[in-house]
Amino acid sequence: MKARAYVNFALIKYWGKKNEKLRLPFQASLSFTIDKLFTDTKVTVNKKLIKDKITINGISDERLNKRVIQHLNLIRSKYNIKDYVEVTSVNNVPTSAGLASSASSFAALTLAATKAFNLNLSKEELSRLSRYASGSASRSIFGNFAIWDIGDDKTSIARPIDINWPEFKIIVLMIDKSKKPASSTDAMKESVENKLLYDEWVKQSKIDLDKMLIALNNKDIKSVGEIAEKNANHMHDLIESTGITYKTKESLKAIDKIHELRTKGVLAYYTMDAGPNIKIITIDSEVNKIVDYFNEYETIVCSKGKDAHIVLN
Ligand code: 2P0
Repeated sequence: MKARAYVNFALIKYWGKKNEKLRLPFQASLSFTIDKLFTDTKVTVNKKLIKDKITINGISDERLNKRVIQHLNLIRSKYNIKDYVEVTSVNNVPTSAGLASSASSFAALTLAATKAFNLNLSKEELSRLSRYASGSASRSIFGNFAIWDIGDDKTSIARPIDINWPEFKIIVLMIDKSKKPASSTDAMKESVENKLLYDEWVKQSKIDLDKMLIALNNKDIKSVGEIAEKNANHMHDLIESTGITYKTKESLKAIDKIHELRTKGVLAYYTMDAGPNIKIITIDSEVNKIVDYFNEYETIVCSKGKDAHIVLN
């Protein structure tokens, strides 16, 4: 069974867990699932196997396999399944580009594995299972805009938001292919320990989310961009208070260029995750102007992606 799940970028970030094991977040997050970057994962039950056989992007790497096996074990124990499987997973972006995402990978793995085990789960259950593997994966079950709610094990899942805005675009700026200095899981943990700043982050992100929903409903790109930018900057300030930084000189240079573009009247805003690449938030009418302005960079112009789904062949 082969499944495809798309990468999502958060406009309101998830940063910090109140329960590490269940991956329950302290605050709700809101994301846009894109069409250009995705993971295809094939899972086949093989009764002859005495352990899982895993290949990710053509290689079998102990460290990466471990997380996959852990997730397969969780699914097996939850649904009382004994079979081992062959897993072949391919990201359509080079892992070294820092854009290969645990979100699309674990959403695709969850869908492909549960189908291979003949489980026909609802999207809610798929989102919950994906969350156990990687928080942001809960959101990649859904295309377009989604919210991952706070709550308990049962209620903290992603849900789609009914916003039809085909002009909305995210342009990925590939500015740096270096490996990230710290895993987001570790950096999150350190951020939560910084209690004073962390409490402020939780409080502010709730305000940002409420404002973001209004701006999205109004298809108001200026407000969407400003709120997302402020939210990302708040998260990065929090991260930097722990001594970790994901911003490189190149990231800062690109951010300066986005500010320059805005002074020329172009509707371009940025967000950044746990890596140096920049994602530009914009709408159709501005895309060519932005891509031209950043002609020394590789750019990927993204529209809304679909829900995670089974692909034939
Ligand atoms: C997000 N990030 O909302 C935030 C913003 C990165 C920056 O979710 O520890 O791989 O596996 O739950 O989901 C990346 O963290 O972390 C992430 P775990 P995950 O997209």
